[in-house]
Amino acid sequence: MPERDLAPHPTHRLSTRRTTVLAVAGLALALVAACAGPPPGQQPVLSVEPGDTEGVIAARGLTPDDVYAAVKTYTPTGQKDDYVLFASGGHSGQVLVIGVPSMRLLKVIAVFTPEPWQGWGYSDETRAVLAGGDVHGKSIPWADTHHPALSETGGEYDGQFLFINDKAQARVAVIDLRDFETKQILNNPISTSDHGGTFVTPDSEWVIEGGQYAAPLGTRWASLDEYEAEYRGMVTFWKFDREAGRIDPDRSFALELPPYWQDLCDAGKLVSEGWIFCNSFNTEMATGGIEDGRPPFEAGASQRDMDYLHIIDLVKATELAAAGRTTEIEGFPVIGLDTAVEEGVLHFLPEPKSPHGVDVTPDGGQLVISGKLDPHVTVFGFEKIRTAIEEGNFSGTDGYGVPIIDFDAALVKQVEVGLGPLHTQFDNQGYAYTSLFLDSAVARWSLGNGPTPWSLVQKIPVHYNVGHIVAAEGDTVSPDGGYLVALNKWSIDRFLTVGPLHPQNFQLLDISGTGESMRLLYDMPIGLGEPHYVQMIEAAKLHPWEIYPEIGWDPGLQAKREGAPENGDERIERRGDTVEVWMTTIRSHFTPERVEVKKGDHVIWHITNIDTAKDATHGFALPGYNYNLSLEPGETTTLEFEADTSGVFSYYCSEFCSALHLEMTGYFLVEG
Ligand code: CUK
Ligand code: CUA
Repeated sequence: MPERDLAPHPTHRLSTRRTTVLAVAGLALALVAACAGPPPGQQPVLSVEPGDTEGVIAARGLTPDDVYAAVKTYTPTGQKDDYVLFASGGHSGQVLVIGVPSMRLLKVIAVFTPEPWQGWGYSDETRAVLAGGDVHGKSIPWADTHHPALSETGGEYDGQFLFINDKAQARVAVIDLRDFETKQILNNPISTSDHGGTFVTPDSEWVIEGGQYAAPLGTRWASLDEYEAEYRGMVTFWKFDREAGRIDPDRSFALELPPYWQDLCDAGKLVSEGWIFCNSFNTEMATGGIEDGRPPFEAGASQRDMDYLHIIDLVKATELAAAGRTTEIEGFPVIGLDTAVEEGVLHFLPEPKSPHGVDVTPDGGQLVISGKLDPHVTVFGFEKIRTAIEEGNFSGTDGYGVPIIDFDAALVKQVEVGLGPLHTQFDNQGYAYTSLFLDSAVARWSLGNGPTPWSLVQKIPVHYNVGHIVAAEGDTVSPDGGYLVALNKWSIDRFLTVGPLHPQNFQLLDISGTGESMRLLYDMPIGLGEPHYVQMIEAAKLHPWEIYPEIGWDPGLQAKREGAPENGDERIERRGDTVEVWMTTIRSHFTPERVEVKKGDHVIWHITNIDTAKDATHGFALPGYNYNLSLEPGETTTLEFEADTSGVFSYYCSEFCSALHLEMTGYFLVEG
């Protein structure tokens, strides 16, 4: 994220709605105080006759635009959304699932962070998934998630899986969209931070994780005085095994890069399939040290007018990795920078200025680069890049011997869009949309094959500090258009103040028309984390289960587990100091309802929810032993622990599953 603009933001359209909210609040206070009515000149909304639509519009001071936005987004009870956003939860380490156009929050998927309702981190199996993200043996129960990526088939979202990165610890996670649960967390063995991830190749064979802050690869100390020699950047290619629903670390590898700070990446598609593009900043290789009179990073890393877009031939890289042309760092295969240069895997292309976003157009033919300190977007042509590589049209090499493609040879166009361009999305009409951080606006501009080639069409203010934007199916080979969501940081004056830490603001825009017809439809406050990125998929592409397919289902295996307790299997067996429990849940009881052990016993406790109704999730809260399960219909799980605390513990169902839910309990007695 770039530096924040310190200039005060213009308060665009200090809304009548805000005034109305204040008026309503004022009215409420007045009513409480049993005083006289609303402020002078303002008609009290609550006094409007029920059913009097015109009266409500007048009382709330709604404009025709407001009414259009309301009817375009209002979703009556029972009606479902057309699109689904999968939003990074930012610092929450979670994923938010939001319907569009209603902007209703449908789910919060626990990923890197324990989450009690889903029992995430409160069962042995989910703890094991979280432990996949342990860093040097330390449990890290939070994350700074940035970029969710939906799995793709043929360049289209296929609705099967979702990946997301943790910038802070260089981790990636895999979520299965059959049950919206996290299945795998991996810690990058060679890097301590990431940013250019996750992004997928058009058939999701590779999940890409680009680095961010350079450091010696692996876990190794080196002095900052040896920055150029010892520090490195990286990009990791995680091999996704769709059948297994997991990344296969044994078939994954990384590419060593110069110690520039790699930023966002994108995968080529169609004509550019097999290529990966990552931009970078700090090609100055500033090492900070303001406290010693050196230039601070923000100045040191922004001196040059150009940094380097990294153009990576993934097909060649894969062949080198398969041929063993790698060295092992922390046991992980890494293609060395020398090998990459020698084999022509890596080329650079100058990109202006303080680059952030790189986005491949839907046809795969062009790359849109946004430099935070350049008011233009820069469009490169993929064929031009290839031709330049083939013809050796280079303007030189960098200090590590990487050939630098001639800027003009690759340039298609520069379009002036406004201040602080960050990220670009595409629609189905030939328009591109670029977020403008400093302008607090979204620019609609026309691609070369769009309605008004290479021209800025409209800038619409958003509130405020816009980072990423997302259009419907916006990263696919066939974007849908229609809706765009601006992900704004700190909503400032949009909502009631909830203290000095302000919510984020997702703003839904209508981009269904042409020309200057973009409109703002809806504001959705996000009261946790800073989401960074989101992807928007057509709802019809998602086919999640409503209950697990069979009784005794293990979500870790995504299969029925042999030996899971079913109806009639309930029992308790003791073998020496081991007590094994086979339990079922069905509304409204656990069977068995009494589990008695001795202090020091080893307890193995299997539980299956044998209910098959959609609204029959049961919780299993076991106080004193830090377990809290969410057992969806059909789900089975196993707890294994030492009964090290004596006492009487009431385990109970923590979901209000039936009229006799309070009776859904049992006693765990630990004698001793
Ligand atoms: S980043 Cu935060 S606004 Cu991590 Cu994609 Cu650009
Ligand atoms: Cu089961 Cu409450």
